[in-house]
Amino acid sequence: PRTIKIAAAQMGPVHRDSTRQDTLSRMIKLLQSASTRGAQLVLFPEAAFTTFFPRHLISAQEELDSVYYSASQGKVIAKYRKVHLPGTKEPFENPDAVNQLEKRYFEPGNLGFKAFRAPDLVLGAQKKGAGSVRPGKGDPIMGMMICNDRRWAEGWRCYGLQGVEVVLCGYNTAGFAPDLWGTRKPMTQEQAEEDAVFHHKLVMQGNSYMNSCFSVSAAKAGLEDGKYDLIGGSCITSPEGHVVAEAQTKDDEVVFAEIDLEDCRQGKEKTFDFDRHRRIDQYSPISLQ
Ligand code: CDT
Repeated sequence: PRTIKIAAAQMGPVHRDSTRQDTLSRMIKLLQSASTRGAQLVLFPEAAFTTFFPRHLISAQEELDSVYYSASQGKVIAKYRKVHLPGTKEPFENPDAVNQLEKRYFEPGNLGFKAFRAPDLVLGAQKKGAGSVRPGKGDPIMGMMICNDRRWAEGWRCYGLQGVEVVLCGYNTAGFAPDLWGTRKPMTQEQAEEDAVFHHKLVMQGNSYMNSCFSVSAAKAGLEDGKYDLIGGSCITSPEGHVVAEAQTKDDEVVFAEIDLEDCRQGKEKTFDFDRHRRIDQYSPISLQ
């Protein structure tokens, strides 16, 4: 077996006026509690250090600058930038709408979906050279996504083609944002949130299955800024598409699992053996390889 212990550190709300110190203390507590259970890798949500600020039209440069956080200790082994930016550049006309101004504050990520090997997690893993991303006895092959990226099959397949074994995705997903996602039939807030959680799990489970990999997703959840609801649903899914662990609350919570990366082999070597079964000649609108 190639066993690793992994965790999603789901976070309850972080408010616009929460202090960085408070938020960091919560994160450290989550990290410690995951570590007590033996977690070797802990995933935090998108925008973990702040409220989900793209819902606000912020013009004060000082506040905009304050959302940045850069790691100053330790070693960065891989970097990822969110590729798919949802929402709009300008606020919706409806003054009650929940905005998602990511196209205002960010440029789309330009680093692609580059899988990487996470060192020193698997006991006795053979060291493979950089750039060698064949699954097997080596260090785990991982890929990162941020929130909206998880809804796009293309990113998952880019990772799948590199033999990914674990996809990590932090997210902030509104429980109710009809102006953002459109409404063909009226839904209560409760139904809309149920649907949003359903779609979240659907993409994590479906894409894990189709790319024969585990996935870990970590939400920022609950009512932020006293008004804006974010879904929970942080989970760990298996290469067969099953949820193996999931959050029970919409607050700070560690979702933990011990997984065997060898479980990825069944799909990679049988149903989804890409070399044998993919028909790239038929995929020309989306594929160059
Ligand atoms: N943060 C983020 O990317 N949220 C988006 C909202 C899109 S609305 C369907 C998400 O995909 O969850």
